Amino acid sequence: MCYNLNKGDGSVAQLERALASGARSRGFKSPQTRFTLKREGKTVKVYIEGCEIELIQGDITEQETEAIVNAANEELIPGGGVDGAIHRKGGPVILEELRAKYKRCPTGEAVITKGGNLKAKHVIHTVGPIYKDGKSEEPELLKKAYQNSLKLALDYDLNSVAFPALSTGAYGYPMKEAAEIALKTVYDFLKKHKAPKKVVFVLWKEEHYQVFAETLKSLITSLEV
Ligand code: AR6
Repeated sequence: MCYNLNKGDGSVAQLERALASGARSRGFKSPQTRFTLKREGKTVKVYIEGCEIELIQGDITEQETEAIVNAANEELIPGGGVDGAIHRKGGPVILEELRAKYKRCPTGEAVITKGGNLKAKHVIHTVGPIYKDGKSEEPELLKKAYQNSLKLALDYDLNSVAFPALSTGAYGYPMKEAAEIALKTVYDFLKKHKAPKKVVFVLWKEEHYQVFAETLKSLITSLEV
């Protein structure tokens, strides 16, 4: 059964109502790809070329993916937000490895360490841009941060990676614009490389999750024929 997501009020609530009312999964065909969109509990999942993008609301430090991505700074000095939470829960071995292997990490680049006491075996540390006006290369740099994190995951043969909404906290990137870049970049990467098999976005607050879910829906709708 195929539903047209262009109908109705277009909200996430409408999408989720439709999904909850028996349509547990649906398929779309487009010239470029075929994918399904599923909702299970509070999770939204999209399947692309045998890979999965999943949106959840929660704490990234609790994720059991093979890697979690840290929203770090160029100096790789533990800060607040995701960074602080990862270092606190992962323990001092993460900082020791950072100090031993890397001097710094320029914005848009990524480095990798072990996960210490985290459930994830690895932490990919990337640096998103500090938002100024949206015209100072922030979109390109945010895209690079996601791409370079995913490339590292491929280099290390990691099948599952969890991202926070990079740059949307202390670095001030507007959530909607950040979500568009994050989802499109991951979508394009999975389509091209067919790996990693699972990418999870872990959104800290309900409103962040809603913005990501709406943006994902728009992305899917724009690809629907
Ligand atoms: N799990 C998932 N998401 C979270 C969590 C968590 N445990 N905690 C916060 N968020 P931020 P940035 C959300 O500030 O903007 C640090 O000091 C948060 O609500 O962690 O890239 C670094 O050292 C927001 O939506 O990262 C850098 O100096 C998103 O994660 C600087 O902050 C990112 O917020 C990096 O700033």
